[in-house]
Amino acid sequence: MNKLTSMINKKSGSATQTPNITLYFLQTSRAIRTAWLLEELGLDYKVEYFDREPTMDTSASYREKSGFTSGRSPAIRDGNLSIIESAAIAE
Ligand SMILES: N[C@@H](CCC(=O)N[C@@H](CS)C(=O)NCC(=O)O)C(=O)O
Repeated sequence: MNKLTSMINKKSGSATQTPNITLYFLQTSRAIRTAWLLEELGLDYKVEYFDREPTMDTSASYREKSGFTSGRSPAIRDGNLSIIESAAIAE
């Protein structure tokens, strides 16, 4: 687990309660906007952190786990609902 994931997970609430929201945090992307929003709203969430490829492309792992084959970021999952785009997530 990297420092950012550890820092955000530490702030994300009780260890006994599993958050329903997952932020798929792509390195060097606007995912920080969504992390900021979730923090401001005080919502419980967990973070899965993904490095980019050396070419700066998104990894196959990010596309697979986020559920968005386009590789776009930010992406979250809330239960069965998966959303991309900062504005759509905020709404
Ligand atoms: N308007 C979108 C822009 C999102 C956007 O441009 N995301 C970039 C990363 S910051 C992206 O997904 N790039 C695809 C890639 O890097 O392969 C938003 O604010 O969510």
